[in-house]
Amino acid sequence: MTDLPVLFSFRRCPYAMRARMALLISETPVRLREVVLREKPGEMIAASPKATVPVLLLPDGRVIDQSLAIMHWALEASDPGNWLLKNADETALIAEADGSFKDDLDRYKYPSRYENVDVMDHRAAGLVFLEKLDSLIQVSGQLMGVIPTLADHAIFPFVRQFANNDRAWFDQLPLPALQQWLGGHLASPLFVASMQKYPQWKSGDGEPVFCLEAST
Ligand SMILES: N[C@@H](CCC(=O)N[C@@H](CS)C(=O)NCC(=O)O)C(=O)O
Repeated sequence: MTDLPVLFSFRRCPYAMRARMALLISETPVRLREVVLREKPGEMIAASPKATVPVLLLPDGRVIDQSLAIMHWALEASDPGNWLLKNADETALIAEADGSFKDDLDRYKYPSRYENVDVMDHRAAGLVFLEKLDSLIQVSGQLMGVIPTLADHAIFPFVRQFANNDRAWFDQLPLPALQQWLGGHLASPLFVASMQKYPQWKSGDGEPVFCLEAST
């Protein structure tokens, strides 16, 4: 078990959440190094100077430091949940979530980090994307059909963050399909397993093996 990939992760990071869920569902065990963002380990920065989580170090020395790339790497090796549709609509929806919706989420959640930000404008712009998700979910329960795929798992951690910024406001929105979809993913055994708590990793510490069996 010495040659497992190593994952630098941060429990509350939505990018790391989606990478962890893909690693779990694909049954790809990794050694998990829980990062505190204000004290990033030198080993992580040396591997990926852009210094964002998640970062996956492969036993052959390759480094994958984008969450979507980690999801694809894991699922291309093993995709028991049939998450990979490889369909252009799905790719475009994820790009929209990671692009304009994430920009609105950051300005809604952390307005003091930006200049001349109107929080309500960004909440309203984010709501337009939520309405789009709701209309997709209304068709058959998940974003791309009956079963949850890459899109659902790549996007819901960010909807979770948006919702939690003002839960009372989110809960009164007339978007029952979206609310039910989010609630279902938050309660899913996969998400619950992906949110297991680990102590901060420091250089020289051992690393817990992160896989479904270990977290149940
Ligand atoms: N495009 C990257 C973004 C990752 C990212 O921005 N992660 C945040 C945490 S949620 C981070 O590490 N930020 C660096 C910091 O706050 O110092 C990915 O998909 O992996």
